[in-house]
Amino acid sequence: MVWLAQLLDNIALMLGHYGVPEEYRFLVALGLLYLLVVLVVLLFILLVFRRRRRKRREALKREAPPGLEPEEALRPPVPEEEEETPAPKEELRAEPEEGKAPAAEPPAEAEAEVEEVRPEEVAPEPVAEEELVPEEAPVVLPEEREAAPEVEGIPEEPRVSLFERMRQGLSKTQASLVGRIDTLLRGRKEIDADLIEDLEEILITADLGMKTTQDLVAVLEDRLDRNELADGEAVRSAMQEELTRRLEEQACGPLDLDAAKPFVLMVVGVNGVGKTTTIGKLARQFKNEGRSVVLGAGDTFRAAASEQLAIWGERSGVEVIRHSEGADPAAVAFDAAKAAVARKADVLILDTAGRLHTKANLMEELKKIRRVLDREIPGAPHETLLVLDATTGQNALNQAKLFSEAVAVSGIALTKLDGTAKGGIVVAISNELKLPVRYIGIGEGVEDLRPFDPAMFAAALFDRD
Ligand SMILES: Nc1nc2c(ncn2[C@@H]2O[C@H](COP(=O)(O)OP(=O)(O)O)[C@@H](O)[C@H]2O)c(=O)[nH]1
Ligand SMILES: [Mg+2]
Repeated sequence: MVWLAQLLDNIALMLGHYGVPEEYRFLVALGLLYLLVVLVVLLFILLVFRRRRRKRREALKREAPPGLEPEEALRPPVPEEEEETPAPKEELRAEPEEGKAPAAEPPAEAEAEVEEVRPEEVAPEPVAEEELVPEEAPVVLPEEREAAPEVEGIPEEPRVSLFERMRQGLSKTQASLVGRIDTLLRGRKEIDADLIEDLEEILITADLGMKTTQDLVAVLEDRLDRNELADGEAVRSAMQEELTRRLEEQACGPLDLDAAKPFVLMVVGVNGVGKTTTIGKLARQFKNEGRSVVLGAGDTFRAAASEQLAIWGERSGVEVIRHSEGADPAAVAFDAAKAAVARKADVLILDTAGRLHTKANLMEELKKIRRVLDREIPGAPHETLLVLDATTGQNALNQAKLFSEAVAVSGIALTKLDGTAKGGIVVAISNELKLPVRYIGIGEGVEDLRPFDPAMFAAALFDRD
């Protein structure tokens, strides 16, 4: 109490200096002190409120990623989210807040900053995200925004990740083909015949095959003669252009599953190339598109093969027609075709064996299956998809020739591109076999089996980050 009286005295004394009459000094001093106390209390309340709000936001942010109730969970933070992104800034500044009154100002500044910066950074985000991944947008949003301060191209994030996945899947081929081309071109002032010769070697090593390599070299030499290859950059883009063109020549887009009902897809290929896995992934994708699917476990040569298919079927909620080990695969094809018709299925996918005692046996068996399918569903199989393993390089070409002679292969699924530097085989298949690459496998995940897009494929190899 003594210090309060002293404080009042001091204030009164100060007021005296400003010419306040003596009889009013005490009253004015009391009034000023009262105002000061009110101000301190208000500041304290403000600080407590801000801290609680920040805690609540952090809790919401932690809950948001599972995205169980995106609308509910994200709604409250939306206006706050705009302040939330620079959370690091805010947090850094918020600490000293507890100390003294002046610290109360920086957060206000931070808010002002946020309000200035956020609208530009945030506004385009939802639009682009909704376009690309409409369902996931609300879930992704908080994470995206956390990353916002340093990344400029956020609107492209979902697209980039799809493309980026492709790039990652093709990284070994990228290094062995484009990486080496870049090293060769680096620092070269002049493009000459020697350089084209070095290029030839790179193309062969990356498994583009002799014929395709010679084709490409001839085109490059031609362009060099016409002075169209002034520098390394011109060589690089000529390569990308020529590879894309060759891939596009054979490309024929995704399967037209509406062309028949049931659309029958027969999958052939040697053991271990990824037939069953590819069928499992396709079944899941077709199912996700809303189509009804029936699978036929035509690889009766090994019990494990039909079990593997059954597991895929179970996971995707797709019916699998199986017989016991050693049963006649044509009988499986017959039953599967009957089941697909009876269930009014949209798609029937038939797995087949990849190894028999002799090649001739295998090919005869495949022909027999085709006949049975055609008898049960006229026109079937509508697609005979040959699965090739990219890691086998040129050997894949031989397999393709062998199968094409026996069954009318209509498309290729090239698997395991993620595990090989020999991805150039895609170009060889298109260019030499004149068969369309329908799908490529760039990993073990369901979505890693992709419809083949030549331009995207070439871009994934040639794009610089
Ligand atoms: N990394 C990778 N592995 C794959 C791909 N496709 C298939 N596989 C793997 O290849 C192996 C053999 O596949 P499988 O479907 O049993 O071959 P099948 O004998 O032709 O039926 C399995 O371990 C698959 O997971 C792919 O695109 N990338
Ligand atoms: Mg199999």
